[in-house]
Amino acid sequence: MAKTALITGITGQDGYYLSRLLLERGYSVIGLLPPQRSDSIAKLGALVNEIQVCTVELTDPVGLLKIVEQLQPQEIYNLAAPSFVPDSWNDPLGTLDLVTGTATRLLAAVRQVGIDTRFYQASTSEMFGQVRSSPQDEETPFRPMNPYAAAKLHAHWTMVHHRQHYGLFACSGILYNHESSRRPPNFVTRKVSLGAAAIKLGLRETLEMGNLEAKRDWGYAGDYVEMMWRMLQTPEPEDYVIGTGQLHSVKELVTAAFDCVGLDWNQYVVVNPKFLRTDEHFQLVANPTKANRNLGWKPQVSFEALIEKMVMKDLERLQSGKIAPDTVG
Ligand code: NAP
Ligand code: G4F
Repeated sequence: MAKTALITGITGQDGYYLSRLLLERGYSVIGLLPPQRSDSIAKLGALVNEIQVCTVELTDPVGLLKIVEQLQPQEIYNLAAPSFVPDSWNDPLGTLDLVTGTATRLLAAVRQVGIDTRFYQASTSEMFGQVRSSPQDEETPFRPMNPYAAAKLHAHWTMVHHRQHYGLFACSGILYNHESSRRPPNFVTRKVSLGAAAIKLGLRETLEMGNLEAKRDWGYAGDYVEMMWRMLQTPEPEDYVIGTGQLHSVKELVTAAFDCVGLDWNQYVVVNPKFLRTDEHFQLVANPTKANRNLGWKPQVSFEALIEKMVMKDLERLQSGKIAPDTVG
């Protein structure tokens, strides 16, 4: 019989790639969608016809309990989050409520129903925050530096408690930045791919950026959802750091994107202090040795190939009028 997987945050970037992967592997995929977000389902495109949707508030413990009781899923992937870090300063409590609350309510539901559901929590490298050593691995201490990271860390520990205290099969992927042409345009890679494409087509004149010296460990989202799935197929639940182990600066990103369209970025990119972050002095880069050894982690898409894919997709979208050139965040 087909396995059933529940996904929160199914309408996000990772939700799309994970649904696609699970469907390919014969799963019955069910998205938990808050009623006020029903329009977001359109982001899944043709996949909508292959998944099911349960409309439920992620803040509703009874609603979630009923769904888990009724569907008895083999796997739950908890991906929902307001994931753009600067936003969390404007709504720290809302961020905590959604991120920690959803994990807590879902884990409690699994425990109460008493089934062998395997649970994946979407943790983040942001939990490492003010690091004192690089690269980071599963033993690196957490020092979160923003409300989003603190909320994610609380959710992470709640998951650990359910694993240790109640014996649930629950684990976290501590994921570094992963991107695709499905990234919303306020995140830096997509902002740059869309900006370079729009400038190439003469639809924009400049691209306003924040810190060009900031560095990130960027990979391709499609590679990372494969690791989410593999984490739930192991004999014992364990947490894993997933990243490429390679740092690139925003300047390198901009250079790569403008190179793809044959332009010199220096002529178009301007720094606008509005996009600078005051609290970014630490370099987050993964040591994915454990994932490499236990999960066979090997990223398939290089940084350059990823940026090229994103720029080409945005050129195509702009040329076909599918998006407006001023969508840049
Ligand atoms: P994403 O594209 O921003 O998707 C987030 C999902 O959460 C969307 O389905 C969104 O719904 C939903 N959501 C946002 N706010 C919500 C709210 N208040 N109530 C209910 N649902 C809400 O994020 P992603 O890149 O796919 O990331 C998936 C998960 O991994 C997130 O938890 C993120 O924090 C974490 N993560 C991501 C990265 C990365 O680099 N991508 C790295 C580490 C960890 P709408 O579609 O309606 O907005
Ligand atoms: O793309 P970003 O906004 O992603 P950020 O803040 O690293 O967070 C993403 O990755 C985390 C995992 O490490 C996730 F947990 C989180 O949910 C999210 O998916 O910014 C990347 C870097 C930053 O250093 C930022 O300061 O790009 C720098 N940057 C420079 N100019 C900019 C800009 N970022 C944005 N968004 N816009 C700019 O103009």
